[in-house]
Amino acid sequence: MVLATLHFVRGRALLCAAPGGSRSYNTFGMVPVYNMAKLDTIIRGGRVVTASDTVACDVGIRAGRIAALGEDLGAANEIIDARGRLVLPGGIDSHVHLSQPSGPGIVMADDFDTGTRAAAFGGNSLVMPFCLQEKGQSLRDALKAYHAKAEGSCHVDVSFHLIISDPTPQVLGQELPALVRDGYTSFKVFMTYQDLALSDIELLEVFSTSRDTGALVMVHAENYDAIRFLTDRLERAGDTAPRFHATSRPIPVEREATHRAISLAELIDVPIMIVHVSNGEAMEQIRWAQQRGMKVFAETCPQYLVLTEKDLDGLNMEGAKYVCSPPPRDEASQKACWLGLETGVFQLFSSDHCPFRYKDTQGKLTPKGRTSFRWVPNGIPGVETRLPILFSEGVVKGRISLNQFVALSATNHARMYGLHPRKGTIAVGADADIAIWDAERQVTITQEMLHHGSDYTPYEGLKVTGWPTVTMVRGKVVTRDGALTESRSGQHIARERSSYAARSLRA
Ligand code: DUC
Ligand code: ZN
Ligand code: ZN
Repeated sequence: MVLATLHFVRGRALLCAAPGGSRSYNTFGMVPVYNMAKLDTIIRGGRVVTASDTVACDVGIRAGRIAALGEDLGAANEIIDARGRLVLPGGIDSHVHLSQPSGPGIVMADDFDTGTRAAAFGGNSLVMPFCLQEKGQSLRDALKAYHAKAEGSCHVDVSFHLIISDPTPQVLGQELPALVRDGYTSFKVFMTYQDLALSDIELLEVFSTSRDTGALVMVHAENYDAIRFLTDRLERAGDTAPRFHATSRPIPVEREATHRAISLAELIDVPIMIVHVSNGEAMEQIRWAQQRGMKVFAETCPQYLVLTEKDLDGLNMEGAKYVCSPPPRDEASQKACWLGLETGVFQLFSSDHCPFRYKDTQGKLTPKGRTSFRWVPNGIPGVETRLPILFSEGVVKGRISLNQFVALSATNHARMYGLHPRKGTIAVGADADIAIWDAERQVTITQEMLHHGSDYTPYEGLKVTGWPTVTMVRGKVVTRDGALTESRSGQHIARERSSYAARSLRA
């Protein structure tokens, strides 16, 4: 009997047939597959979880890809014992900031080396940092400089988004379309921050380019003028401590901008991604749009699930450790964000890792930051703790299923940003990007155990259950039991256009 099956991955059909070879099964455990060549690695005895299935089977890896799923896969150069463990797609964190220019005198705490190292220890196989276009800069120049920083430094794979701060006709008409064709298929725009905020007409121009090119626009939705107004008023009243950062950008500031971004996207008829949603009122705008049939996608982050505005109350400058935008809110907002994850309003759970050192005059304790929260660098570290927090608070506490965990932490990111089916799942033909998890391990998060470049974690003391023990990138074990085992073999991955963001056929 000839047993063979075709797998279509990356548009190529993979014929896996080899009478007399080991027997295995495709992703769904249904079709037997035979294969002759020796495998490089077998992950044996684990429970394999994808966004849709949970199957007890072994994973065979050859030449950096998953070659077989099944039992009795035969011999391999290396056997990884995964008995009692979960075998998951390596996490994809589609929202991280590494080596990003952060204003005069401010230096981000992670470069590609430390940031991707922390990502690997946190169970991630790929992260997506932002290449920032500074005002007046060409996107090509910004990318060239950013690639130079990443080259030879990455422990996991990376794939860049662009930040558009200067949407000139040249940038939108010439540069962006060419870059989308080159695999930079997503870009972020800001509705706040000096030197970054785009006006409504500029947003419309960017959205229009996104519609023309099929790229996905990510939107930071906060109302810049409202924040400036509130900040000026707070400063005049002498309310300059870090906790007033949250007062200066309350929920209506985010809700209004979210609604405006959705309305502008509706005018252009283009899908958008609202990033780092922090509360139920902004989420309601998104759900409203989704229920009207719009392709409005959304992301939330750990800080909106386990931190609150009260964390900014620390003595002296301690609150600066929690300054990020949008700010953490209250318990009702946390509940709303959980509901968004549970019910599919949010497709993505990302870290928004944006690390600064605390005890550092180039970080949170910049001299100007002591004069007002206005100058405290915005952002907190989180790439290493994102997955354990979602696993523990989500799966272990029964809020989401294991399959939802995989979707929210890996598969949806790959689909949303044009990396699927190469990345984000466990399937024959996909890259062997895998994280093995000890679902029972109890860990108290502390700064000492982490590998990022920051000197603190906002999650200090948080107890979690479940931790990744092995992270693999394209078949290479990068971290194992708390040790780095492979050095800097991460690559930049060019992407297809998002399948989620395909243009509607309307009009
Ligand atoms: N927006 C982000 O996406 N990250 C950090 C700071 C910010 O405002
Ligand atoms: Zn942002
Ligand atoms: Zn961010």
